[in-house]
Amino acid sequence: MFCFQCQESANNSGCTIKGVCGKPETTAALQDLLVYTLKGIAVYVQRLADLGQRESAHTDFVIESLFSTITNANWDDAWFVARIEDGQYRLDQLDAQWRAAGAVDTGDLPDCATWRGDATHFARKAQIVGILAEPDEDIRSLRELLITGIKGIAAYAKHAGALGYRSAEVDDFFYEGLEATTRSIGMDQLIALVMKAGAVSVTAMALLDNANTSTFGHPEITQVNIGVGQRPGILISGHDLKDIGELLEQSKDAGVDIYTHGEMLPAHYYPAFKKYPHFVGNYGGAWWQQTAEFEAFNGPVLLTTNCLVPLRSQNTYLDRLYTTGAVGYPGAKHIPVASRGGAKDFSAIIAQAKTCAPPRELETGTIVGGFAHNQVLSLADKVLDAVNSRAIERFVVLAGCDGRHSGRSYYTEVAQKLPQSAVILTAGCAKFRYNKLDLGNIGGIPRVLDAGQCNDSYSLVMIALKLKEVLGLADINDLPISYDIAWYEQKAVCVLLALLHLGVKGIRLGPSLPAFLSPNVAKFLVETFDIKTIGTPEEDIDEMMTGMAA
Ligand code: SF4
Ligand code: SF3
Repeated sequence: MFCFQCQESANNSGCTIKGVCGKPETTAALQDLLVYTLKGIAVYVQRLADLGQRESAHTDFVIESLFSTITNANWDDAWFVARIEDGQYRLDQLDAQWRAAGAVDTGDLPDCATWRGDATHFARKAQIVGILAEPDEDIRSLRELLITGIKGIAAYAKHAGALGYRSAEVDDFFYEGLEATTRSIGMDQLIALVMKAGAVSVTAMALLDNANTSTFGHPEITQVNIGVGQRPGILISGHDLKDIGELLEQSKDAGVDIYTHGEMLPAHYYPAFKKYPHFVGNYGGAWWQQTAEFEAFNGPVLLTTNCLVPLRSQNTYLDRLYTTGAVGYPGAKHIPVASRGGAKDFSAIIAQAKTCAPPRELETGTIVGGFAHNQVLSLADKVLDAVNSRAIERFVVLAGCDGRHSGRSYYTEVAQKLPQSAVILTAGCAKFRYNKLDLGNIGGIPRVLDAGQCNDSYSLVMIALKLKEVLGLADINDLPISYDIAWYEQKAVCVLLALLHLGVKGIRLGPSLPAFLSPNVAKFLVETFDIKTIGTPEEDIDEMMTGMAA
């Protein structure tokens, strides 16, 4: 196997025997072959487009398949086998459709479009179609940067699509980007596509923001309880707000409580969910702490998206682990989509919860969040006064992913050591490194403003653009904002590309640069966008506070 798509990649080079994340070689191979199959689908869709036919019947399949290959999303080999088989069926359909549409040169199709095989051939085929099939390290790097960004876009498009929000620009880019990786195109063209991925990432995040806020209202400042109640509970994690909405509604009279974990914490900020008295709080910290926390929770746990990590033992909570959407785990119960657009059926989870003990208390108290763009802009006058009086000297965007890497204590230290005149803007699970610290406030404005999930980094961009407007600045880089972004999985790459597209320069990216950046591609990003690695908290704070890095 060879996989280098996340920040945990072995020796920051690539996992070759087994993923540091726990991904077995069999699963890695099936994921490679699934992506290869999706590239074949993209080839046909692009060729149909050349003949004037816009084909979109496979887009949901492509999006969910890409999502399932994101780090810590799906561990179920049977899922990937079924997806590859389904993909081959779609390839046959597309081939017939393309020929009927008047295909001219039917002999020049790439192998990803023409290869067919049954499951007994998948492992061997995967060995020759993986990432290392491309010998040139710079081309390989740019292709994988593109695919990594596309996987992140797929995740956000999936959530928006679930709420009925689609964008032709986003949908079409999956095919454009995937197909481009099947051809011999040069660095310049690949760089242009990577930059386009940044533009599409902005569209996808704006689409999801609109979907979430139109459906569930604008996030509001909210105190979230981190203790536990006396009743049995259901713990829901991941990023899918539609799923939590349906779970809350179906469980409201069941005598059980609903708790969030990890990236589902920001669900508490949405008005639509505040009406449920049994939506009682958040349990635990970031995804990588889940094995101990899910064990302690005692009740059923539902994963709606990444991050799901392998269980320490089959005997712990496998019998109360549920997955849905693109998530899967062997032995866990999977809640399928409802037929004809209805709500998913969460009755099995609710029934099991009633038989369970209440959660074991991990901590007590509250945390505050809900500072998405609408809420922050309603405080604009207060924020501007603080900026003008220099009570706020700098905003530091400490957003992105959390993870197990020991170097991530850097982010806690930065949060603790930043001067009192700095406000932290955050989104994503990176916040769990410091969101339970008492960092105080500036004239009533908390020093940590949590906008929400990783996709809500879009809110931080909206806030930055508004500040630029009211401060009358010409360039986003003239703002008193520094970016110190933590990445782990592929959605963070989508967010990074979005920021680059918006012209943000001087972003710090840590705790390590992606292994899929070749020296030349890393050099390009450093020279073009002034991307930086992290140093010591003290040095970086000094640079950020003096504006040297902004
Ligand atoms: Fe390694 Fe990350 Fe790939 Fe897992 S997802 S195999 S840790 S690079
Ligand atoms: Fe976290 Fe997995 Fe990326 Fe949504 S839950 S930010 S790592």
